[in-house]
Amino acid sequence: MPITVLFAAPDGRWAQYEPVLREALDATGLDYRLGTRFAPDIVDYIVYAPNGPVSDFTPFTRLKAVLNLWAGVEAVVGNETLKAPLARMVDEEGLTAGMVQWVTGHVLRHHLGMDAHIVNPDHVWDAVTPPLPGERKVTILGFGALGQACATALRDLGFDVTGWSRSLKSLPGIRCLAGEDGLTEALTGAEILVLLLPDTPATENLLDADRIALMARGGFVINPGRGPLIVDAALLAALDSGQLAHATLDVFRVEPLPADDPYWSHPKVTVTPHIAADTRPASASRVVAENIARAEAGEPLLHLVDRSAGY
Ligand code: NDP
Ligand code: OXD
Repeated sequence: MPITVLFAAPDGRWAQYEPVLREALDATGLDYRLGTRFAPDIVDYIVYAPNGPVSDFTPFTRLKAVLNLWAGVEAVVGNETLKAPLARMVDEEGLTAGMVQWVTGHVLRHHLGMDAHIVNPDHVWDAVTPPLPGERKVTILGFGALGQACATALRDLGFDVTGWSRSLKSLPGIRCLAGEDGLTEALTGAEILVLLLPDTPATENLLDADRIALMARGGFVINPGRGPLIVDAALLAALDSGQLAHATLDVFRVEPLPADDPYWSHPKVTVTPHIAADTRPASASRVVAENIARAEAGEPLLHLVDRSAGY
């Protein structure tokens, strides 16, 4: 009897995913049916995007697991109709590689002061040498799959990197901190702050005025994590007062960012439209297929979400 895999993501995605998902599932040797429509009571696995067609899992009576195509799970983790295990996307080859590029690029932009040379209408010949990376304190809040990968790349470029998480980590050449005291230490004197935390009740509004005040004056905030991590009014006030020099924001409380949002027009804010790290169909399909094969073999799922912690 074949297993049934339902692909439940927004319409345009099926054409991108079908060939690569079939290729990845074929490689597992499993006997399977894959499609976008099945009677719910025959579905074994759902390859899932929270902005797709499924929000009520009740009719999926024999569901073995939901494989989320996104790294972030805030839109599904609290869904009480979902009783089956939930795995999220961790894909070193695709999503993680994209995030490392995006974060490194924006850190280097601010570290090197590139803007002053890219837009220089008065042709200022200002020979200010940027500091060496070892003289630049970069702090990453959220030291999981993405935070650690970004930290490693920045460390390898020579930056003075600190990573903060809920449970203490250990990574060579990186100052690792955890807990409330660790957060204060991680923020104190930080010049470039990267947010790679998930959106949970415990992380909402984490970057408030008091915590921004701990950073070095003239610092930079880079947020590819989630919009609710930041108290927006506090961030704007810190930009206006000069406590922060710039914020580069990829994620927002409301997406797309409304046309009248002050972030769009603020001279010290760069808005990118949630593109820091998209899920890449081919490599993500291999992650999904591997997880289905593991479940069928009775092995624990990879990248399992802790529903009580919310990520
Ligand atoms: P992980 O689950 O691997 O890492 C999350 C990290 O945050 C962990 O280190 C975890 O600590 C830490 N954390 C969670 N809650 C707390 C807390 N209350 N206090 C301190 N630390 C906490 O997730 P990923 O690295 O894969 O992804 C991180 C986030 O990036 C996603 O949730 C998503 O919101 C965002 N994202 C954004 C994308 C974009 O394009 N903009 C693309 C992909 C992801 P611990 O290690 O102890 O568990
Ligand atoms: C994700 C995202 O969570 O794209 O994967 O933000």
